[in-house]
Amino acid sequence: MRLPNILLTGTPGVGKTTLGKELASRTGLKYVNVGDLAQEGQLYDGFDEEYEYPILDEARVADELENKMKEGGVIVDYHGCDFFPEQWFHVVFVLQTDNSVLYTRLEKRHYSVKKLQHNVQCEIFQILYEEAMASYKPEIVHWLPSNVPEELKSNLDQVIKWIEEWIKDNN
Ligand code: DAT
Repeated sequence: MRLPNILLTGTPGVGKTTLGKELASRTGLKYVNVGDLAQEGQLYDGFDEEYEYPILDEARVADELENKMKEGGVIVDYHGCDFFPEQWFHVVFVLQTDNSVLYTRLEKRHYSVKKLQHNVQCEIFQILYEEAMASYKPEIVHWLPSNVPEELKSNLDQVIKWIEEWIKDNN
């Protein structure tokens, strides 16, 4: 059976991991957290001192994922999307969270003030949405509000419905 590949993207803290893991457990699709994958394989290419994060070796990450993506049925979670081959994904969901809600969530991660403000600004300027729209066909890019538990529930319903439709249309 053919299964779709799904990209969940958005600023850190918007809820990609929460949605991705729940989707995987409800649909049986595989969940890949690119941050974790990079950490496990040490797929890094330096460290950004200003915002305190390791810089991804994007080519090695893409190589590592290639075979899995060819098989299909993968949910990928990452706060970036312009370095994945465009043809990998059948749909892209960009999660979005209001600034004040995001600020509180990131405070709990004990980010430095500089890093915290940088991430909230990313969200205000919709950097990830712009990146997704520039990297994929706009018609496959959808945004999902992700502030409160009710929205998590409706996002789950919406994505599961999308997956079911895709499977029906492609098998
Ligand atoms: P990300 O993977 O995008 O960094 P996450 O899944 O770790 O984000 O979520 C960050 C925090 O926000 C975590 O404590 C769970 C919470 N959260 C996620 N989605 C939510 C929602 N729709 N409503 C309320 N809280 C949510």
